[in-house]
Amino acid sequence: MPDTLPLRIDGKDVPAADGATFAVHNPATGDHLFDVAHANAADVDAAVTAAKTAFEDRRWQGMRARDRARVLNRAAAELDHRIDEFARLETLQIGRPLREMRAQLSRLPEWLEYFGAVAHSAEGTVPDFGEGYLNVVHRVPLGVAGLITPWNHPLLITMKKLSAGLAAGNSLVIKPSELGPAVPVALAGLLEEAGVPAGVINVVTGLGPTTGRFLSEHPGLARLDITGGTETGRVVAGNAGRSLIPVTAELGGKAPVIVFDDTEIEQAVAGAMFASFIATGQTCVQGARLLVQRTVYERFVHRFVERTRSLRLGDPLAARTQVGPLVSRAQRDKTAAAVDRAREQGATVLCGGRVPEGAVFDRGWFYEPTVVAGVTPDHELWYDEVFGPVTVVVPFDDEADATAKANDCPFGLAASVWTADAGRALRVTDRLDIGIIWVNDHHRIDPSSPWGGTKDSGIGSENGLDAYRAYTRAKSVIINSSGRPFDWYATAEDLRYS
Ligand code: TXE
Repeated sequence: MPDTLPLRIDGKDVPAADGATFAVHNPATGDHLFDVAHANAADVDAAVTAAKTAFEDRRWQGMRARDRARVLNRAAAELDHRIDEFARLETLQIGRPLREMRAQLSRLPEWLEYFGAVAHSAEGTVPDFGEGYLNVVHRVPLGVAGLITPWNHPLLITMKKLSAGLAAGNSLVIKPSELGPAVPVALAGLLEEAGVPAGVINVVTGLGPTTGRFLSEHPGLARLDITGGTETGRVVAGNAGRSLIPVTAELGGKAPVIVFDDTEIEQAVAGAMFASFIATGQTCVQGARLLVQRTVYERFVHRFVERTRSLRLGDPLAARTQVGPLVSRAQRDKTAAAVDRAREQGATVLCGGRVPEGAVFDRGWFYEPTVVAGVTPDHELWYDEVFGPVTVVVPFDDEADATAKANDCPFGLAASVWTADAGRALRVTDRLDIGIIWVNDHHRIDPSSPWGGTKDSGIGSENGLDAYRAYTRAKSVIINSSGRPFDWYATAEDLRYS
């Protein structure tokens, strides 16, 4: 790891043109980890130009899909060897417990394998254009895609976007989060070693309002793919819209966890804890609203609070730690402010709701896992995304009440439904205006399974065939195979334009 992490432009490690850098700190200890090049407008322009040149000379899009797939499979095998190294680096930067980071990263080679297979098996279509014509519709890559990624899963989210975009033959400019840039930069090097030609993947590190903005405003892009907060998504989509650039945006969430009284309580509690507290609650699909049927509400809440109190906070590198710090002071303060505001508005904090005490917590951005009751639609905590280890518990009466409460939210990213009744599960999932719904589970993800939300949760989806298709466009070639002579102006009558 160099003292200053460079930009990656046209296959070379380079500093920012003006030499600017910013620092990355360990959120568990406050220690300075390393400095990172801060790309300015000229650097972003150089990256887009390199990507455009690589696209136009067809060094990657011109390869047969099976050969691109072979390169992605080689990269998957190499990534597999480096999981421990990357997991440790992610934990140092974002504070997520090492046991969680290892579990997450060990799945990532699957994305390269899946999208390689999709590219290899993708086919065009031949619509029925009519007698005397052959219409061949190819799916072709778009050009240069800009990827803007967040800190909460730095490598997973980069991988989701990168694997689809690369497999389809695009060139990329990646702007990773300023809080967790190291692994996306290392990934670009790994892919080049596996055979992705120089210039196809470029990485510009920097802050959102500078580097991120320059990228989202760049007219050389053919597509923008962002994961971040909803307000950032609106700004970035607006910038892209001015250049008529299509956008995929995976934004905020406030996932309901709906527990019916036919569920075994211990399993429902374990599922709700998994939903609410992994990644210290910093995931867009976090179980932030536990909707529990009134008949089992008291029992559920008692057990949920008891188990939440027993979670082990601490050093994220330690094997026994279950909950790490928040990623930054800003994120910790935002979490504390949301809980304080709920208290002021009359809600009851059942556990947590404070910064933990003790030497291990003194220098990091820790906050206790928190359960809040008595939250109503009049409270900000009902609607606002906290992005921290905070969840609310709310009773409901029946299926109609549960779905109404679940849908009463500006976000529509994810939900889970816990019930032993298959018919009920189907009725409830039908009525939820939500993009990803688990039944008797939460958080599960697969490269083949679409991932995206409704309403303020964004536009389009990652993963699966839809994501691959969104990195391509139709090119329609219409061939007149009739052999009939044709002269539009020679015939005065019986013109038929079809
Ligand atoms: O994310 P940002 P932040 C939510 C969550 C969190 C809030 C703020 O609620 O509390 O967003 O987090 C880049 N033009 N999520 O500030 O700002 C930025 O540099 C172009 C939900 O960390 O949205 C980073 O690379 N780019 C979420 C990326 O956008 C800009 C994940 C995301 O940063 C930009 C993260 C600009 N003007 C936060 N401003 C999820 N859905 O998982 C920022 N960026």
